[in-house]
Amino acid sequence: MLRQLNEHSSDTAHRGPASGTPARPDWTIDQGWERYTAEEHAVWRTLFERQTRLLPGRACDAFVQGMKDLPIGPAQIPDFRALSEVLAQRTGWQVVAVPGLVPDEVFFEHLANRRFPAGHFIRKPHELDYLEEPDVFHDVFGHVPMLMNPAIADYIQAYGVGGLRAQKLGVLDKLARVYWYTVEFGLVKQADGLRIYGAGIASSFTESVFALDDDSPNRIAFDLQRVMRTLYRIDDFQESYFVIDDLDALLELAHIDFAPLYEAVQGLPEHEPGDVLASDRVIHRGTGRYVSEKRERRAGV
Ligand code: HBI
Ligand code: FE
Repeated sequence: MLRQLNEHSSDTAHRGPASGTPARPDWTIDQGWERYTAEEHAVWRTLFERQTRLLPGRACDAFVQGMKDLPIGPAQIPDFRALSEVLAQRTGWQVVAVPGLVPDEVFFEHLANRRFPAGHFIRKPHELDYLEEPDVFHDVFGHVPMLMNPAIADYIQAYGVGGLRAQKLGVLDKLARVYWYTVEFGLVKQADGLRIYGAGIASSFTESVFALDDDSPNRIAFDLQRVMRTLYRIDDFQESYFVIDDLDALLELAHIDFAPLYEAVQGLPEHEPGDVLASDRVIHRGTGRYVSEKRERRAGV
């Protein structure tokens, strides 16, 4: 009886990333919007409010505009059905719910069909800055506003198509770096200065300051082959951010055939996350202070 009760009650809240086999082959689940608890909506509000204060003058115009045009606000975790309705009209995208990270080919298949898989669960109140798998705040606050922009809408779809191809060619690591340094951690030049368009930055309280204002990281003009060869950090701030001239650069990327580029970089050495190359167009040469201080602390100096 107690067991039954427990199972029932854990089903009414949204558990974190589930393990095991998915109910549907495409890994989608119902968002279960009606089942979000007041506590879960409150976590959303906390995250939403502190991030919204930070983003004026930091997020790019397209992000701000997308956010304004979408049914996203502080009061509640957004309902994916309402988001999809607006998105579908603007760029033909939808938001579908998944329990967390899904296998690469499942992820690509969704993107190739203009479905954005978003985690349905939200982080716990004691882990506001900690994220093991993409939750609803990262996916919806970070990614969905940019999907209102036609250039990034086409680019992310092209990434899905290209991902399926790259898997077959055995070069997925190279394509994943391009995604990482654009869709997740990209910066864009605007007339009024550098701005954030990457969702990993836009949804992070600490990194949205670090990426733009800190003197530690490098800020380097985006170059496709260069980025294909650049390793990245998944567990800490980036040591280098790559800057595109405008969002239409992504539209160009969406139409490039990557196959010859994979061949061109095949066998060439990889670059460390913090490397600055002689061939780089450097916008800001990072001091590397953040990483070196961290290393010293770890060594107990
Ligand atoms: N699944 N839900 C989700 N979100 C992602 O961003 C994601 C994923 N599965 C695989 C994946 N990303 C990446 O490893 C690929 O882009 C390579
Ligand atoms: Fe993401």
